[in-house]
Amino acid sequence: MVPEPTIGIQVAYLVASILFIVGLKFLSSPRHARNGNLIAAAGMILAVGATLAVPGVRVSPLLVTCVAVGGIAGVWAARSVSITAMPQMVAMLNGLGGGAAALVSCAGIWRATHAGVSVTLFQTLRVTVRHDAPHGASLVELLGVLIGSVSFSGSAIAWGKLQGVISEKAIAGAWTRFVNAAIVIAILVSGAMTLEGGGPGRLAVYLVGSLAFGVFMVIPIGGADMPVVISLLNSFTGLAAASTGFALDNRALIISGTLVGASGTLLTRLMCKAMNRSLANVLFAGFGAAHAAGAAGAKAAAKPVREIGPEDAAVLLSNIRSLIIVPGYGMAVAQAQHAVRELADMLAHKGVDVRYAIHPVAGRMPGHMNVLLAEANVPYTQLFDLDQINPEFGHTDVALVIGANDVVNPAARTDTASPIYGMPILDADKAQHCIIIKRSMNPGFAGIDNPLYYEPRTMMLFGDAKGAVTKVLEALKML
Ligand code: TAP
Repeated sequence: MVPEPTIGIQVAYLVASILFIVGLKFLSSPRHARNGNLIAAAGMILAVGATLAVPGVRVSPLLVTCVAVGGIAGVWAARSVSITAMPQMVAMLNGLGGGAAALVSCAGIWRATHAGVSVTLFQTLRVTVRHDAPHGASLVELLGVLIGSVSFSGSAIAWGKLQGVISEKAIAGAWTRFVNAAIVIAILVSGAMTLEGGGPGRLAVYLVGSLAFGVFMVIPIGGADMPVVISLLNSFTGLAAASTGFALDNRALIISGTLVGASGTLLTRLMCKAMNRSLANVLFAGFGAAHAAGAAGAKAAAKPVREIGPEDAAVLLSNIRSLIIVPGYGMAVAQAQHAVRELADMLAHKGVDVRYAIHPVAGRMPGHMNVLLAEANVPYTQLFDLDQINPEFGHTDVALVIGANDVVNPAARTDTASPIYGMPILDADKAQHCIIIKRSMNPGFAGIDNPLYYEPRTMMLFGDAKGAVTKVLEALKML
C-alpha cells in the first residue's frame, strides 16, 4: 500500500497547490514575476517537506545527499546562467523533470511485475506497494514512462541544439520515417507485453523505444524553433508528473503536473499563434532550414536603401516629440539593452515621449525582450504589447527598430505568398519615420526579405546594435 498521508499533510499539499497557482498568476506580469517565482518556490519547499513527513518515509542519508546536491547545483546554475542561455537551462531542467517522472513510473512497473522484489528508489522513500502476486503494469505508469522519456531525450536534443553541441539544422530525410515507424511498433508491442506482466526485457525495450522517440521527434526541427519545442516538451513533463502523481496517489504531484501541462500547452499555442504557424508546421516543416536559402535570396534582391549615420540619426531624434522603440533578436545578441535604455532616458529627459513595443515572439524565447529590458531597469510602464501599441504608430514621429526584422515585416500583412503571411506584426512602417539598426541586409529568422527597408520613410543605420546605439548616444550628447 502507498502510505496514507495524514490530514496535516493533505492540507500542506493543498496549500502548496494554491501557492503554485498564485505563483503562476503572478508570473503573467513582469512587475510581479519575481514574487511569483518566490511564491511557487515556497510551494515546492512545502510540498517536498510534506512528502518527507508522510508516515513511513525514511529520510535516509542518500535522500538528504540527493536533495543537497540537487539544491546546490540548482542555485549555482540559476546564478551563473547568462540570460541568452536561459532557453537551454529551461530545456535541461524540464528534461530532468521528465526523466525523474519516467524513472518513478519505471520503478512502479518493476514493483508491480516483480512482487516482493524491492527497488532501491522505493526502499529509500519507503513507499513500496505490497502485492500478493506479480501482475502487469498499469496504463497510467506506462504513459508516465513514455511521456517522461520523450520529454527527457527530446529536451536533451533541444539543449544540444541551442548550446551548439549538435547541429541546429533540421536533420530530416525519408529514412527518419522508417526509423520512426520501427520505434512506434517497438513501443506498442513492448508496451502491450509490459501491460500483461513479465520480465525486465520488455520494460527495457519500452524505455529505450520511448527515449529514441524523443530524439527522433526533435532532431528534424531547426534550432530557432527550439523554444516552441521546449514549451511543448514542458507540457509533456507536466503530464508525465501528473500520471506519476496518480500512480503514487500524490495529489500535490497531480495538481502541479496538471498546471505544468496546461501552462506548457497554452504557451505553445500562444507562440504558434504569434508566429501564425500551426504546431504541425513547427514540428514537421523544418522551418529553420529556410534561413540560409532566404538569406541568399534577400541578398540577391539588392534594391537601393536609404542609409543614415549615427550623427544624422541623433539630429533627427533630438527634434521629435514621440518615439517607439522596437527591440528584437539583434538587441539580445548585441546585449544592447543598457545602451538602449540610456538613449531612451536621455530622449525622455529632453521631453520626448518614449515607449517600447514588445512583440510576443521577438527574439528567440518567450518574454525575451521583457527579460532584457527588465535587466536594464526599463520601467514596465514604458512597455506596450502589440495590441496596445499598434494604433499608436500612426501618430508617432519615429519608430526605432533595433535588431528586429520579422516582427516588423509588412509582408505579413500583404504578401499572401510569404511564409509569415498572417503573422501579427508591429506597425513600425506606419510611423512618420523609421530608423532600422542592424548590421547588414541579411534577413531574420524567417529567412525572407523585408519590404520595410525599401520604404522612402525608412532609414537604415548599419552596425552592431550596441555600437550603433552608443554612437547615436554620443552624438546626442554633443548636440
Ligand atoms: P529576426 O527576424 O530573427 O531578426 C533579427 C535581426 O537582428 C536580423 O535580421 C539581424 O540582421 C539582426 N541582428 C543580429 N545580430 C545583430 C547585432 N549584433 N546587431 C544588430 N542587429 C543584429 O528577429 P525578430 O524580429 O526579433 O523576430 C523573431 C523571429 O524569431 C520571428 O520570426 C519569430 O517567429 C521567431 N521565433 C521566435 C520565438 C520566440 S518565443 N521569441 C521562437 C521561435 C521562433 P543582421 O544580420 O543584418 O544584423
